Amino acid sequence: MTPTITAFERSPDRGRGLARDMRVRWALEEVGRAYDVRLLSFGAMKEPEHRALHPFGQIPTYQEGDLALFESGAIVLHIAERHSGLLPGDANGRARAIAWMFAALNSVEPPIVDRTMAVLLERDKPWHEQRLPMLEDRIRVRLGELSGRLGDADWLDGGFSAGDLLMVSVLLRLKGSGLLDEHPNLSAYVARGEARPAYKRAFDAQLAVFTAASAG
Ligand code: GTB
Repeated sequence: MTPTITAFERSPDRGRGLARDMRVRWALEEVGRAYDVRLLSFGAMKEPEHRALHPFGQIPTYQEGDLALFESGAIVLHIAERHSGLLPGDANGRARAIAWMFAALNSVEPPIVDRTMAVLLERDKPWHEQRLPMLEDRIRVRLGELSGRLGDADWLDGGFSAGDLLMVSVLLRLKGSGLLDEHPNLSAYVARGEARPAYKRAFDAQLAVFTAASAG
């Protein structure tokens, strides 16, 4: 059965791949699984029909037969567990790749989201200029640690895994901030992720939604 995911009808990022359906699309492309997309307006996301799928009224969701999932990390893990290609075959390697998935979402993404929210929503506050460097320093700490661990390896733990897929997705949110450029190995790591054919297919598919909406 072809799974159906949800995505923004008109993404605020103008299809630059920053909304969280992108990581789900990328995972599906990595494992070669076709999928359908149901597009939602901001209003429709808050309707009871969608909240039955997603308690917080957000995207992405994932439906496949009787299964309905929300939370991009849980969806990527589900895809990775049911197909080959995103988790190592040995139990310890698998557990470590899953640890990197949690690290991306729990340890690296939160300070990045805090900065994004500050830049988008708090620019006019009198304390914004003082708060921003503090938020950026928190990100710098994490990036320094991650950069040290990655070293000159291609991926975080052996071959490309769902841990890398989520870590690259999270780091991509820093594009344009200059913070990633402070660590050439992390910039190269992100570029390696973006160069994967599956990433490109996923990116093009979500960009096409925005392009079509703008033309219509
Ligand atoms: N923890 C959840 C997950 O990982 O799935 C978070 C889901 C989430 O934040 N969804 C956002 C959403 O539905 C879209 S991704 N927001 C609408 C709402 O809450 O009403 C966050 C996002 C949105 C827009 C951009 N952008 O335009 O650049 C980037 C990221």
